[in-house]
Amino acid sequence: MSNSLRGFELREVALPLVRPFRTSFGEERDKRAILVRVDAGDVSGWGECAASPEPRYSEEWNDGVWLALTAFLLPCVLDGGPVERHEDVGARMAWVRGQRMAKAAVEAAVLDAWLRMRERSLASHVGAVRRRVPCGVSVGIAPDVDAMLEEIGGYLDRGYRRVKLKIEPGRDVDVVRGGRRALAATPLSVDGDAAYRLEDAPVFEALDELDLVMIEQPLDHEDLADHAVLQARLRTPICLDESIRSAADARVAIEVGACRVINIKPGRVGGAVESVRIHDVAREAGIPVWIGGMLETGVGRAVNVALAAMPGVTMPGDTSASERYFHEDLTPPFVIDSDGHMDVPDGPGIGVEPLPDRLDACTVRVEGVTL
Ligand code: OSB
Ligand code: MG
Repeated sequence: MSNSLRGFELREVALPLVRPFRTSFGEERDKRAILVRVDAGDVSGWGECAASPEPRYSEEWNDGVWLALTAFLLPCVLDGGPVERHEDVGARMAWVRGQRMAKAAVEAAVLDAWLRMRERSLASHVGAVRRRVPCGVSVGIAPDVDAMLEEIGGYLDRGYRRVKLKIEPGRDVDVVRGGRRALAATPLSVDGDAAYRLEDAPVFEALDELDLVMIEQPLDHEDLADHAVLQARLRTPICLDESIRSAADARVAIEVGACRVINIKPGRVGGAVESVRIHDVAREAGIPVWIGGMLETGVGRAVNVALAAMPGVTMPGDTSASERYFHEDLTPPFVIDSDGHMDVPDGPGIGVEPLPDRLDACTVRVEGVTL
């Protein structure tokens, strides 16, 4: 057994989505993601980057990630020699400011390899307390209310335990009212994707009457102060997504009252290790967390589902089944049971690997990085 890193391979993959995913910041028809493979000793590890082709959700985007990885992150990780402690990876990349999605993909790949060498699952590594997790589903902005209701109906038949509707200015209160009626007892939330301003408070006061489990990221990602003002006016908990990039951000947001729930996405915060820190900060403060998603393939989904098994994750996440996104995933598909739960992978590392033929069929570019 050896912890020495032999090299990395980057791949960009393209997978058609079963339906376009539209939010206030744009529409995706294909999932395009960068995968990182590390070869270490006699195992390989895989990580998926959460970035998209354009820097709309955050500052990062695929071509920028590719460059950050090849120019800075991968060379300095390789340069550091054998990985004795998995924390070494984060430490080697710490001098690079930001680039959290890129770093998260490297950390995931190295952690996967490191855990495979030790025959340990990521779930047990992050302190998982459950073998299956309840799943929610995030519904993109539909062309019209009938299309939305039809889509939601399909998810209810599948057993999803919470539905999240994307909203945007001008397409919110009425649509959500329609969704609320259709859902009956299933918990409902909305996600504003940072598209509103405090002047739009009347929209949220109207939504406050609709018995939502939370309102996700209504205001600008930089604006914790206004989130605190809005939260004070609402009974419905505000959940922050884009605004929380680190455990330090989570502490401030909780202290100023900017949110009562946090959506943790490992890509957004720089990896699984920082995700655990945010989980711990929130748990200490009595703030529920759940695991979000970025339409990941099975490689990234495996990390999300492992994190969803942590004890402080007390709400269903956006960890939906592979078929909700793709006709065919890169890995064997993640499925949900009739009661809306998904099994947490318990094999070594992230517990899944891309299927070689499927991976080759989806790959649009490849680059190797060695010392
Ligand atoms: O705001 O949570 C979000 C997808 C892309 C960018 C931002 C978000 C989302 C989702 C999808 O809501 C969640 C999923 O992976 O199913
Ligand atoms: Mg969101």
